[in-house]
Amino acid sequence: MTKKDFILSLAQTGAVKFGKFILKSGIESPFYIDLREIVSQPHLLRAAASLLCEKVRELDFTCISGIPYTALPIATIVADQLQKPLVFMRKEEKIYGTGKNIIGSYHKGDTCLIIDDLITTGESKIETAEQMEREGLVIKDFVVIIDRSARGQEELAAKGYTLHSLIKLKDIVRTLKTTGYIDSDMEQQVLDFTAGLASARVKEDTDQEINPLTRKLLEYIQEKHSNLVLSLDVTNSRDFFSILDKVASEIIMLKTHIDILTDFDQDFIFRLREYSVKFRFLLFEDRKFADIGNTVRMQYRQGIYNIAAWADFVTLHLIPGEGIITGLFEGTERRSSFILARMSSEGNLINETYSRRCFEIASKYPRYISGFIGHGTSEDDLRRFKAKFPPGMLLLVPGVKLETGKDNLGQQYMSVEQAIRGGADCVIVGRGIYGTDNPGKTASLFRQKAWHEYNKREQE
Ligand code: S5P
Repeated sequence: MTKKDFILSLAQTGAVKFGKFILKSGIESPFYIDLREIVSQPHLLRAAASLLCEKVRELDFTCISGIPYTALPIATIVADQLQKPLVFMRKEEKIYGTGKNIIGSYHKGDTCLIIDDLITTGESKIETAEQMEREGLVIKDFVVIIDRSARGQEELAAKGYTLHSLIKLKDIVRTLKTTGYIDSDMEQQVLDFTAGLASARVKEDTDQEINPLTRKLLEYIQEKHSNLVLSLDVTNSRDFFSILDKVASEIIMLKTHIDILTDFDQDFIFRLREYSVKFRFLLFEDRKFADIGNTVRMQYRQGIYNIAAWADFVTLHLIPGEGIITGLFEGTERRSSFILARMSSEGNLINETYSRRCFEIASKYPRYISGFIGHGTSEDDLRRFKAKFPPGMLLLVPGVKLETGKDNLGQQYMSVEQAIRGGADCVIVGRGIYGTDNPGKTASLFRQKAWHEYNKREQE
């Protein structure tokens, strides 16, 4: 099948449509492309594979991969026609951090060609390439059936990858216009729309409800020139306040695990509050609630710790579903939380789907949620994670030290620079400060390094 016939068939089967379509982003588009349909049309599937084979024959690769789902059957046919091994990444089960995520066999250092049906932005392709590189493959080239992106090729090139495409959006409109399938008005609308997207910047949502505690935290950051959250995980109040004395002026928030104290009493909370008012920092109880609404409500508002009475922020897991949010916060005043959307510990079970669901749910409760706890395998990985946040949400990164590394119980550390460059609004540091000989001086060093990077980032 020729490229022209292939384009016409795409329009005839409805894989490419023209009219008015509301995209996921809320924007109205004059066209819509969905190539999923071709997997059920043997002649189109074969045509796509043959055209791809011609395109990639001269490239240098030892194995082939298709990004699930649509590109996977296509890549299978290409691999068969070219007699190359097929490997592919698990879809949606990509366990962040570690794990064997590739199905099929290969040798470390093999070059893999990645096939996908579409490219909209370069971002998800880069993410896939980096994940495969972490598993030992070398990625040089991508090939897609349709390039509808404004800048995908450049974005990939900036990271050292080459994008090849069978068809560009303008080829589609030109072919369909010359064959009378669409008129010149529609052709122009599509071209204008893509040109507009290329230059458009994401519009700030000004009507957005701003969480008062988020605002307070941002004020403290500016006032104290600090992005530092101290995680003061010591087990007696004498050590606790002796360290706090030395670091209180450096931090904008103090994170506690109140239940590890061996000598907790109400006086402890009284003193804690005094410090927080005097030194202007917020109180953050890292309780990691993870039960049904009715139970977390009691854990939060009752019991000897009575967390709701003093903690500005708490942490929670969304494993139980949305009920945990209303259970905790309905009826409370000026309380907020951070959701664990990723963890720093090695081999944790959080995957991309889970993180994405956290973002979706959190976007419905801006009154009760200030942002997410997250971590990354690199600065770029963290940046891409943060790019998916709903507007106005902050990123706090634990597992931070002056240098990268690990402890012997699976904790993984990013450096303070990596965390802030990757988008952290605050870094959470525990042993990196309280475990040193001079916590005051170390806290000051962390604060200065983080603040320096934060300013550089915000000015870019
Ligand atoms: O993924 C996470 C989430 C959290 S809140 N990884 C973490 O380490 N934390 C917390 O941050 C953890 O419970 C501890 O209190 C702190 C990190 O301590 P550090 O001594 O390793 O810096």
